[in-house]
Parts: sequence; structure tokens; C-alpha cells
Amino acid sequence: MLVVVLSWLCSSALASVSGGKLPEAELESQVLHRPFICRRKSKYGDMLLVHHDGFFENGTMFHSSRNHGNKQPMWFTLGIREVLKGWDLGLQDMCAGEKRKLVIPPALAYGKEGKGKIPPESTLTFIVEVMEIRNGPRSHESFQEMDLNDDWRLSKDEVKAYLKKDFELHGYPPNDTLHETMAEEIFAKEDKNKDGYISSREFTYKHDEL
Ligand SMILES: *[C@@H]1O[C@H](CO)[C@@H](O)[C@H](O)[C@H]1NC(C)=O
Ligand SMILES: *[C@@H]1O[C@H](CO)[C@@H](O)[C@H](O)[C@H]1NC(C)=O
Ligand SMILES: [Ca+2]
Ligand SMILES: [Ca+2]
Repeated sequence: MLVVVLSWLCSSALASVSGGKLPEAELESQVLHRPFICRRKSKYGDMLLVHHDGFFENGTMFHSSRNHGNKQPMWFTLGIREVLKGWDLGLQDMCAGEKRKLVIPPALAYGKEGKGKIPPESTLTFIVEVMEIRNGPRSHESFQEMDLNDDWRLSKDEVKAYLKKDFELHGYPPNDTLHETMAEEIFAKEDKNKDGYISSREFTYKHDEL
């Protein structure tokens, strides 16, 4: 309740400084089901496996991952604009097994233009169920796993050790020549300041968008 009041106070204060213009419609998010046991909560950079149903404002369903296409849930990375902005914002802090209803204003969905069967300026409602949460390839957890000596930067040896482990995990024989080449390529791209290490800042996704 307090949170609602506070956020209302803030948005009306903002509206008055911006010349009394109506505040832009906000994302509405409602928890429909939260499992009793929650091992971890979704956050920026995580990979989420979700089932989702999408509805127009008049209640007509325009998509259901359970009934359309290959009927499989979908993997995506949270927070990097791989999906609608409204999803990136509205699917944070979720447990595996949790179900939410999101009402997403056009500005956080398909905007003025619309897309395909989504008409311009559509407010969309989604029921999203998170089936599984995994560390994203660029998560802090992945970084910590690779950073063997905990100095918050990845040396070439740490990257090679990780590649070797990853190969073995997937049933491939380790191959030093190949790992060397792969590490070279990774460093050429990721070691932005060319100091011979990949820092955690260089490794993780930029956080600016949210
Ligand atoms: C509901 O809205 C969508 C999008 O505007 C439209 O395509 C559809 O025909 C509407 N359905 C009904 C039953 O009005
Ligand atoms: C290791 O990788 C290199 C480069 O891809 C390849 O030429 C070589 O045959 C591989 N060696 C083994 C033992 O698989
Ligand atoms: Ca290190
Ligand atoms: Ca660096």
C-alpha cells in the first residue's frame, strides 16, 4: 500500500515539473501464482524459459505459446531488449513456477507502429509463466565461476580452463590448440582496454537500458 502511494506521489510530482503533461501509462504487473519454494529470483542477464499468452485490450488472444507454433516454451535473456521492454521490466524478481499478468502500454510494447497483427498504439496483456531460470552467459554467476582466483578479472588461462571444462561437460575432447585460438578471439573482442584481462565490467552486459 505504502509503495503504491509513494509511486503515485512521485509520478504526480514528475508530471507537474514536466508542465502538467499526463504521465505516460505505466506497466501494470500482478502476481497470479507464486510457488512456495523459491530457490532464486530472476534478475537482469538471467535466461528465462517461459510460456506466455498474449491478449488485446478487448480480450482476444493473439498468441499462446502452449497452443501456437511448436507449442514449446521459449528461452530469452532478461533485460537486454531481446523481448518487449515491458517484459524486461515486468519479469524481474520472479521465481521458477511463478505466473504473472502484465498489462503493457504501447510505449513498452510495439509502440505507435504496431507489428504484424498488433495494431498501432496497442496496450497488450500477457500471462507469463516462468518455467526455469538459468544463469545467463553474461551473468555475475558465470563470471565468478570463471574467475578462479577471485581477482575480479579473467586471465587468458582462466578463459581456457573454462573452455576446457565446458567442452568436457558437452562430451568433446579438450583441445589446447583450439582453446588457445578461441581464447584469442574472445580477448580480441571482449578485452576492450587491451590490458590482457577481461574485467567484470567488460564481461557483463551494460546496465544502462533499465
Ligand atoms: C480485438 O482487437 C483486435 C486488435 O485490435 C482485433 O483484431 C480483433 O478483431 C478484436 N476482436 C473483437 C472480437 O472485437
Ligand atoms: C584440435 O583443434 C585444431 C583446430 O581446430 C584441429 O586442427 C585439430 O585437429 C584438433 N585436434 C584434435 C586432437 O582434435
Ligand atoms: Ca581471475
Ligand atoms: Ca581488459
